Amino acid sequence: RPSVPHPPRRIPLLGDLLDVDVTKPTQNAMACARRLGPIYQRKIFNYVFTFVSGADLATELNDESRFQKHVGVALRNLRPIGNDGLFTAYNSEPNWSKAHNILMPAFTQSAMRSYHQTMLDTVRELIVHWDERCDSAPVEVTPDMTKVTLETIGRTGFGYEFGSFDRAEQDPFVGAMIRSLRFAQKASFTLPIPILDRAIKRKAIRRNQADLAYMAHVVDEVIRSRRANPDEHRDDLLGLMLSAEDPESGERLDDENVRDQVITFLIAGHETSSGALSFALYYLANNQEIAERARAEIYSMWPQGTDPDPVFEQIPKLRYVRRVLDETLRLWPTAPGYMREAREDTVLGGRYPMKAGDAAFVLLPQLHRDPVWGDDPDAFDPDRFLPANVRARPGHVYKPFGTGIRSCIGRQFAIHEIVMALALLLHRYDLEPEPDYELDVTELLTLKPEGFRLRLHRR
Ligand code: MNH
Repeated sequence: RPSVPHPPRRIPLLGDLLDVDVTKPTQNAMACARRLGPIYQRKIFNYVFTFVSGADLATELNDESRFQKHVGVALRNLRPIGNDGLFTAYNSEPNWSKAHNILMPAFTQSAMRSYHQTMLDTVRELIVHWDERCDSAPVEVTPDMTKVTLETIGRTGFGYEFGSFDRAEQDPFVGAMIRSLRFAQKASFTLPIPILDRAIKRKAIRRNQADLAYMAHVVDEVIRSRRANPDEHRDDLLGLMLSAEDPESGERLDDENVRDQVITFLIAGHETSSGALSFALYYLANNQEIAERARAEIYSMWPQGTDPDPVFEQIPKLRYVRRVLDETLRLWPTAPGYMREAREDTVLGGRYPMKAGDAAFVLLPQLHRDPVWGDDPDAFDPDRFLPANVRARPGHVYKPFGTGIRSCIGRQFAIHEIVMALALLLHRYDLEPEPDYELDVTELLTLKPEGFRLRLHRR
């Protein structure tokens, strides 16, 4: 059997470590895929990672009868933050199906309808903030998008306001969260001698414990204030978690798990959406004719010069804006991949044997540039998502929200929030990029544009 390709200069003990870029692991893995092809392996100390980015192999990995979600090193390192919360739970953990069953009703179409007004109010707070900066200082796009999405998940999910727009600096929860994510990301690169590793990281470990404690403290406050006013938002995420029973087991979530879920949702519910909004604004600002096509659609719903008052049903009708989002998540899927493990011994692609439990990482930004996407896969073109073009492609080459039963529970939530925000911003502002800015993608488990600023002008 052919062996899986790997980088040519593999050295004893360290393996391929010298090829790795700890600060930009995804972009580094993409460069590696361009050299080594649709499947390759990297070895670091004793860990062997398999990266898959070819359409056929990824399609196989997405087959739920042969493969399932794998909680690999990256997610295991997040366990101190999320424990057995939905995102980091092992498939076999009872709290996964319990929480999944209890929370699904919070992500139905009718639930989205109930979040609409809050999402709208939050975007309007951004607009107040951006109006003040029109024709003057540029805005820092990514931090502002983080304010919108964190505020949105806090308010809709938990009836909790971070007050992101009331202060200039970042919310301390975001600070603690970012440091703890960075700590988790770095934890993937451990020295093979545990005592040495711990000694070097002593200060960071202590800082991390303080950050985790602070996040738990914020969440306990969220839960406490809800318990004091239980009737306020009965059907939001927190309301369901505190009162609903899992129809399968008849059980409720215990207090510790509720806390883990709240932290999970505060992070998973805003990081990726913030990046997606920021990348979309980057592409819109740098492709004026695409922005104009989007505006034509938006102005046909809310004429230029009027103040839009979107109702729920209008948002899914913004088909072109939605295609802008789809295309943005093709080029920069802000959750850059997911892991799959074999359920039984199997052979991938008819050539690569995998034992039960063996895993591979689906490298999304590269899968999203597979030859099935045509000969200019780096070009930003929302028309790739015209229905006829979607039908002409194989079914498993676009997976920004993951796959199968463990795919993203917040997909519709994110789409509604992002499409509405983009529509209101395009309606109101001309987006002027700084002339010398080149897209710089930073990685902290998720992807975001770094240092991206816009000058705004009222239309
Ligand atoms: Mn989300 C799982 C991408 C927005 C809550 N999300 C996933 C996975 C991907 C993903 C990929 C699967 C990971 C895996 O297989 O290991 N999520 C996104 C993207 C966006 C996004 C690209 C926005 C854009 N996610 C959201 C929002 C929420 C959310 C918004 C909450 C409101 N996501 C989750 C949760 C899971 C998840 C919870 C874990 C689901 C499970 O395993 O049951």
